Amino acid sequence: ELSPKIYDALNQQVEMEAASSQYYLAMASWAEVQGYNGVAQFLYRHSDEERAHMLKLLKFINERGGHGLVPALKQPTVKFKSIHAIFEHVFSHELLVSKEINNLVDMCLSEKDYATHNFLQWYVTEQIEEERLARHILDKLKLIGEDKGGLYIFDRDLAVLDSND
Ligand code: OFO
Repeated sequence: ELSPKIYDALNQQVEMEAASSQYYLAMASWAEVQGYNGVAQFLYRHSDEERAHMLKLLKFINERGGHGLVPALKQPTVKFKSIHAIFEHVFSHELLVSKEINNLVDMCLSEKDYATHNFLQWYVTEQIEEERLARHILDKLKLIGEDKGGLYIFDRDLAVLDSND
């Protein structure tokens, strides 16, 4: 059984993951329109991953006797200054998500909900990976700076870069 507090917090996390999926989708669409097809592919894939994160939470809530609620979503930012701006945004967003996950884990301990605590370890691991990936991409972009050729190669590389790189 989920306590009302954990139940609400998990549904809030459903909303956060759904919003993340929308953010990435908006970034993907912008990148595609600008001609950065590799970056767009990467971001479309990431948007799908966020949806999977959302679904996993929703199903867990249902399995535990709650009701996973599909949230209403606000329109995310749809226009960006540059590819650099996009990935700065990605990095700070993932830091925020990690913070939320940590808060949830903390709440599970104080509520003595060890089943949810255990379930959330998957997200803890996932966030390590998400932060690492975003940092890795930002480092690359710092090296590239405003170099057009570098950005061209970066775009090409991102088409095949996945979460395990
Ligand atoms: Fe769901 O991990 Fe990114 O936001």
